[in-house]
Amino acid sequence: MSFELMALPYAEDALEPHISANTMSFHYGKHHKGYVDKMNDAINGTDMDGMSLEEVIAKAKKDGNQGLFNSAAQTWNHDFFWKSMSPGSTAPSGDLAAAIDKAFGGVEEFGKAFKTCATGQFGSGWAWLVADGDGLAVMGTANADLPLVQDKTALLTCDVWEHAYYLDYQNKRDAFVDVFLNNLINWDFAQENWENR
Ligand code: MN3
Repeated sequence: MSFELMALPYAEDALEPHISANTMSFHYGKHHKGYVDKMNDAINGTDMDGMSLEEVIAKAKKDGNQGLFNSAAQTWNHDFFWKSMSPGSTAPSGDLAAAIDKAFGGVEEFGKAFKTCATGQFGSGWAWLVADGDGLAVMGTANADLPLVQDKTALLTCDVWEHAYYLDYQNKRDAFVDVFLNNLINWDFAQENWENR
């Protein structure tokens, strides 16, 4: 049994003009698909066949199987990234908005902390809003690494690998992060993750 590439929650051109259909077609159709294919090649016919994605990630981590960890974690990270965005981005509400006020002093201050994290991540990686105990935190991870293996619950993520923004923003990661923060965040998804933590 193989993992399937997750269906995008919206059309490839749905996030235009912020993320082009061209970027989506490479990022989703080539990069994300490539991770899924590589993971399937590594687990088919092994005792990991039939495990959940989270179980594969945990086992690869425990076994020190860096190649499999990378492709499985990148599969999870991209699934989560697509869901972290929406063509109908709104504002945080309810108890997540209250938690953001408490942790950061407001959504604008959260944005500043998230942007500092995302632009400060050296090389490839991810910026996250996570539930950490009863509160919220912003954290960065390098390469394929993810909060799941650090006992933190992810609420939102932004992919800061160059392939996420290079076609649309060239080297201007800060411009891409601004667009993510101001135009793309799916706060309903974050709220759901906050409630289910
Ligand atoms: Mn990516």
